[in-house]
Order: sequence, then C-alpha cells, then structure tokens
Amino acid sequence: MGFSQELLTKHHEAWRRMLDHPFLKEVADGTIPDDRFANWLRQDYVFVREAIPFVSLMIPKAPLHHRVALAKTLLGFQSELETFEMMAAKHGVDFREVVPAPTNRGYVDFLLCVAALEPYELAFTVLYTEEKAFLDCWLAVRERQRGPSKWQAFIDKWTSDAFQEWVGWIASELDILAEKAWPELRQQMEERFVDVLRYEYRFWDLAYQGESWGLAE
Ligand code: MP5
Repeated sequence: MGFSQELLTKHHEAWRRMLDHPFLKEVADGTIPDDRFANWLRQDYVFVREAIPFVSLMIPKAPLHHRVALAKTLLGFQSELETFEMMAAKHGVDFREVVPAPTNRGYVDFLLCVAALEPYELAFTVLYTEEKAFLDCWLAVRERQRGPSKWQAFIDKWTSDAFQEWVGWIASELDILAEKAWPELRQQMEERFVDVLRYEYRFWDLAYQGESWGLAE
C-alpha cells in the first residue's frame, strides 16, 4: 500500500466524518439555504486566491518534473476563480469585501508557512491532502444527489475526470516522495496530513455555522 493510501486508511474515521459534514449533505439533497452556501463561496474564493502564492512558493523547491505540473495548476486556479465569479454573479453573491474568517485565515497562513519554511515533502503532502479532501467531499455530494443542483458547476468541477487524474498523479508522486523519506520526515508528513484534515473539516463548519471575528467589520 502506498503512503497516500496508508494515510487515508489510518485516519479513515476522521476522513469519513468530514465527508458526512451536514453542509455537504444539504448541498446534495438541495436543502442548503442560499446564505449558507454563499458563506462557503465567499470564503473559498479567498482560499483559492491564496492557493496561488502557496503553490508558487513550492515551485523553487520542487523536483524538475513537478515544476511544470505545479505551474499548470496556477492557470487552473485562475479558471477556478472565474467559475466562482460566474456563479456569484448568477446567484447574486457579493464577494468584493470578504474578510477571511478565522479558520480561513489560519488555514491560508498555515499553507504559506509550510510552503515557505518546511521541506518540499511536507508542502506536497499538504497539497495532496487538500486536493484529495476536495475530490472526496464533492464525490460524496455527487453520489448522494438525486437531481441537479443550482450549485452544480462546483460539484462538476471537483469531480471531473481531469481533477480525478490530477489528484491521482499527486497521490502517486507522494508515494514516491514518502518511499525516499527518512522515518522522522514521514512522521511529519503524516502530521501535516492531519493538520489539513482538521482545517478542511473546520472549513465546512465555518460555512455551515457562519464564523466571524466578533467585531464590527
Ligand atoms: C480546495 C478548496 C481545493 N478550493 N478549498 C478548500 C478549503 N480546500 C481545498 O483546492 P483547489 O485548489 O480549489 O482545487
């Protein structure tokens, strides 16, 4: 079993808990209130925007054969932002003045710290985990769906064949990196996996519950 699968097997209960988040269930059965979905849309737009410097910081540390693949994802982020903009315009969501919620702020700062300060193997584990989490979460939505959703563009984006292929590539490259890693580094890779899993769970929660700094903003 490769390292990517080993992580999922070892932490399958927490992973399952993430997939069972009520936010995802409400998206799947079409009962999600618009303002609740808008919370997610507004915050995730900021997240994707900040994913650009995260991946950019990884490129100088990356093995040569990863560099072009990572650079291509930067273009992918651009098209993702356009999907957010198109969906926001279509459904009347305004995200011009979004203050990143505490969880989002913590998450994007964490991404940037790992990419800037830690070994490439750890940043790549973070990339794997956040992409795999998204793939599995939106696949869980698609599996539970009984009819088309008004938010279908997002479901389709993160369950597409192209996205599945991309996550498959990251998983196999992570397996190779982990095979070459010494035990302490592998341990840290697992810790980063758990960090991301926690943030991913909290991110659905921030959309579901609403989250603010508690100050007039
Ligand atoms: C992703 C995302 C997927 N958009 N938002 C969160 C909170 N986690 C993961 O990343 P990408 O870069 O949009 O595929």
